[in-house]
Parts: sequence; structure tokens; C-alpha cells
Amino acid sequence: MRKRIVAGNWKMNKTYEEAVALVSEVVNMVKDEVTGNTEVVLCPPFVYLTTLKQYIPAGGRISLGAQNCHEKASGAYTGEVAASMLQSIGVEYVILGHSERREYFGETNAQLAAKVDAALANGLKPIFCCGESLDMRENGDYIGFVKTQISESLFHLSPEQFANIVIAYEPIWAIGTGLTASSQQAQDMHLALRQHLASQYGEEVAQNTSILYGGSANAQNAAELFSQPDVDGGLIGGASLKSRDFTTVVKANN
Ligand code: 3PY
Repeated sequence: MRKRIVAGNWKMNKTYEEAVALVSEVVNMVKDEVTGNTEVVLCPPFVYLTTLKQYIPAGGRISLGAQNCHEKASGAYTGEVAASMLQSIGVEYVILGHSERREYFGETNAQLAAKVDAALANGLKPIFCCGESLDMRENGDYIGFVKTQISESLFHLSPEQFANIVIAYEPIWAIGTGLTASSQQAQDMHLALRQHLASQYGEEVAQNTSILYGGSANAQNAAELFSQPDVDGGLIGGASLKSRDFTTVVKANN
């Protein structure tokens, strides 16, 4: 049975004190909620990862994730963070290919393929983001566009490697806009993506892959989104910054 995951993408938010307070509250509020095949992943900014690790019960179902990593192993890349560094401090997941990174930092499908390789080589599980713009949704082959993001960045992986991938479908038009995909729009895309995975890796791998919905998922709409058969949880932006809202989203995933 595939995992149901709620991951909180804090983006570039919170001071040190605020980050410690938020993680302590979240851990207290959700630790008894994550049971069975559910998991919670907290993705704060890099600088807080080491400290926040100490607030997360070891061996439980709450893990830490980073929001990015560099594709190279080490070297003269000022300001960057390598996957091996994340592994060495106990980080388990890494968000790759968020639309903000694609848009503001020019990340391409090919570069993301290299980042995925670096993450996997260091034992990190990529939460691979994909999604179309509003223009693409209204005027283009938006399902084909998202499938290509996946093929070009992930389909070089072996089935064994692919077993460590989590997909997050995040329509760009629903990020930071207050717009959310309807649960039917999310389900339609998730099903199309699962079929795409099946065409490359077979039905079993496709059925075992967690496909999360992201893009203004929140305490109000999570239960409806998560009730769809191919939606296996969420990558949560703004609502992950408030412990109560995030806890409601986590409970909606049970
Ligand atoms: C959002 O919910 O806006 C996100 O971008 C989550 O990654």
C-alpha cells in the first residue's frame, strides 16, 4: 500500500525562534495523528534543519526535508548545499523542482534530473514537483506538459531507484494565488500521471508511488482533495506555517 504523506513547505519564512516554536507545536499536535501508512515531512529553510532535527522524535513518522539541493557532489558553488550535506545531518527528503525554483532560478528538466540523481545517490527521497501554468492549462496540452516534466527528469531512473520518488503535482496557477484545483481537476491529473508512470515502470510501481497535491491546499479544502483515490496527501505551503491549520491538514490525510 502506498504511503500517504503530508509535507510542509515552509519556503523562505520564519525566524529561528519562530521556527523552533512552530516545529515544537507541530510535533506535539501531530505525533499521535500519524499512524498506519501516513507520514509527515517538515521542510524548513536549510539553516534550521540541524536544530529542528532535535525536536523530531527519532524513528517516528515525522521526518525532515530540505527545499532544494545542488546537483554536484561538492566544490566551488558558492551559496549552494550538496545532497551529501543534507544526508549527513539526518535529512530524509528533498523537494526538487518546485515551480518557484523553476521560475526564479531557471531550473530545467535536465538540471532536475541531475539533482534527482544527486539526491538518490545520497539516500534522500526526492519530492519531485511538477505542474502547468494558467496559460498552459487554458490553451495547451497541459497533461502532456506535466508528463514531459516527469519523463525528462525521472524516466532515466531504474524501477528500484524510482521506488524512492514522491511526486507532487502543483498547478502553478494555484500557488500563492488563493486558487485551488478542484478535487476533480486534481484527481484527473493524478490519474493521468499514474498511468504515465505505469507506461514506463508497470502498474505495480505506479500503484506504489505517492502522488501529492500542492497549490494552496489548506485546512478548509484538504479533506475534499485527499478523498480522491489518486491523491495521496499534499505538499502544503502557507497552511504549513500555522500549527493548527497544518494539524487539520494532517488529520484530513488519515
Ligand atoms: C503552495 O501550497 O503554495 C505550495 O507551493 C506548496 O509547495
